[in-house]
Amino acid sequence: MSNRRSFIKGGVLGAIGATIIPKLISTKTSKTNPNSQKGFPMVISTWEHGMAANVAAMKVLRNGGKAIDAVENGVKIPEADPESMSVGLGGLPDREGKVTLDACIMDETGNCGSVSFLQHIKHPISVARKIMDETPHVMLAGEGALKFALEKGFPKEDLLTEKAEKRWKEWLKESEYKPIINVENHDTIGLLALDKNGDISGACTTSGLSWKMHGRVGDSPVIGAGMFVDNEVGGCCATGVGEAVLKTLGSFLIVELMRQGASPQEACEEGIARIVKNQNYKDMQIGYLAINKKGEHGAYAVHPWFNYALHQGGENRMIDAFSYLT
Ligand code: SD4
Repeated sequence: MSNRRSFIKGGVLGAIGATIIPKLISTKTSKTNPNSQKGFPMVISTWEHGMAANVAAMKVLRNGGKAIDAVENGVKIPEADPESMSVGLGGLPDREGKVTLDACIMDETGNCGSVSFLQHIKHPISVARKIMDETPHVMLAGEGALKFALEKGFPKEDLLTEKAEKRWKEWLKESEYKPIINVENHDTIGLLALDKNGDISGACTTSGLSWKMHGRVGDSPVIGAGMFVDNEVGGCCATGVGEAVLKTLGSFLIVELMRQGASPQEACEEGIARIVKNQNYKDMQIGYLAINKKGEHGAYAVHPWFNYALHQGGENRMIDAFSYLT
């Protein structure tokens, strides 16, 4: 069938006579990404603010640190930057003028932590890390997440900057909710790191879609949707309209496809294909980044304009992702 591609694994699987043939629906699948190299340590992250985040993450890795510490330190940079208007401090608010944050983090052992609908805390990623390290749970939400953060000594802050408040007041005039292709609405940071031991971790943090309903939670704090890591295989993170990612559990899907033999690029393209198949993709942007154990990466989006920062082989640079629509 022309719209199906198969990956037939040799090696151990061949020896035991098993054949894995996932039924892929992507018709555009490219085997590899031309910008992909091998090697680690490496860091990859979404959008322009990924450049500074990568530098902070790579600093940890160069000092021999672990991927989990690198990803947390990396994404804290845009969280603290009021100019990053979709993450942490300065994030655009919901339609009631409240800044509500979602974040998740996952390490090489499969441990993970997450916060959703958290207000007043600038570094939700560090709250997620504490949930991972110090509680028996994976996710805390809303009031409970805030209570936990305050108990752990995180300062309570007003995250709505003057600039974000002005944008919200302008939006209120029409109050039209259209989470469409709008670069400013799509700058969640998802960051994946591979440390010197070849271990992978990931982090994802966002203020979510601007002008969302109060209480809305997107894909970013949901392990397997906004981000997923399996240290045997690789990692993936997502940006864009979270509802589309949630409906397809995109990051988990992409890592599982890599487990079955797909390259990071093939897997990202298939992740987008699953969205395009059933959803009104013309009105929304979604982008995926994925890495495997060798440090190879893939990147794919529905629309053009998704870009990402790759820090590998001594160089940190921005790359434009390929996309389903051109
Ligand atoms: C969300 N996925 O809340 C996030 C938004 C996003 O870049 O990625 N912005 O749906």
